[in-house]
Amino acid sequence: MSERPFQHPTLHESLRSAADRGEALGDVIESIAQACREIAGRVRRARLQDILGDAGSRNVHGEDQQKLDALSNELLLDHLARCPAVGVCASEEEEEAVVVRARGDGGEFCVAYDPLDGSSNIDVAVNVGTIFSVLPNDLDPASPLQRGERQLAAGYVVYGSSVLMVLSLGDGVDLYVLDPDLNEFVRVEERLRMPDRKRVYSLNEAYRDDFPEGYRNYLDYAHANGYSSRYIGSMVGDVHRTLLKGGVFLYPPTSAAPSGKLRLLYEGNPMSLLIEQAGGTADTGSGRILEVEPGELHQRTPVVLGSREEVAHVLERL
Ligand code: AHM
Ligand code: MG
Repeated sequence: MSERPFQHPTLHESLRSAADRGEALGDVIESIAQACREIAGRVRRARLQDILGDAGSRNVHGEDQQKLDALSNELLLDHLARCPAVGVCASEEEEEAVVVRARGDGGEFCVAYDPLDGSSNIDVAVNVGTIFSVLPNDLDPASPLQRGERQLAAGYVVYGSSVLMVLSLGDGVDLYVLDPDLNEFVRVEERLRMPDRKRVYSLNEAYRDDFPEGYRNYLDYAHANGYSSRYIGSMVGDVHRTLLKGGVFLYPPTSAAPSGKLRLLYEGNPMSLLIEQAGGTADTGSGRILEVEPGELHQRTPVVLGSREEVAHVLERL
């Protein structure tokens, strides 16, 4: 057992010291963290426990579900449903939002999540992650269809060479690492600030000919100006690198997917809150992602997010 360095408070301790933002919100984050610890264990052992590969089913988007997608979804729903402050759960893997508790019974929050983002990368041991967004449950009827600027908290967990959680309660962004000896997330950095510039773009360039002209012009600009390209194909990994090192991450519209691929409620919005809270910009190409009024649960949005100056170079060409 390692001794916990004094300067690294656990997630529990740091949530309690931020209790002015509500103890119940802290309980929701701790439920998510518990589910993510279990998901991390399953991801690590997937090959050994024969839980790699297709589940033989398709999700609401018509995509092949991986066994780990289904398992991660169950773990999150299970933990969140047992948290007394959770009212509504909305998952990438579920067609409809699930009401687990009425507001009158204490269900103060809606939680939207992508249980295992980038799951097509699991078989090759590339980073995958969980993305989550917490909203007030104050609409009648109860609904997570709210603008991202109403989020009370957002974060993601990366299952990579180490397991990390990046979390915002709406006032700054903190970085936690899962200490494998303690099996606890401990805070290793507070109030992350992302660089304002970095000559790196991150997008699937194979779709270039299908992007609107402005994006193609941006790529010409980047090529002419000594940019590097970095693309994992796992949003959590690509956004995490962008947050720490700077650059711009894009998933533009294509002719086949006119709103891009990424989903607003559990991919675009939580990542946008984190990026903005770290001093960056997150845009659809025609406005702030956090101001989009959602019309449906699995709505997609184009995404341009990252360092302030790098995003500006994209937007000025659209
Ligand atoms: P998923 O939620 O089904 O895993 O899909 C989302 C993933 C993102 O992690 C990633 O940014 C994107 O799909 C990659 O898409 P593409 O293969 O079209 O580049
Ligand atoms: Mg996803």
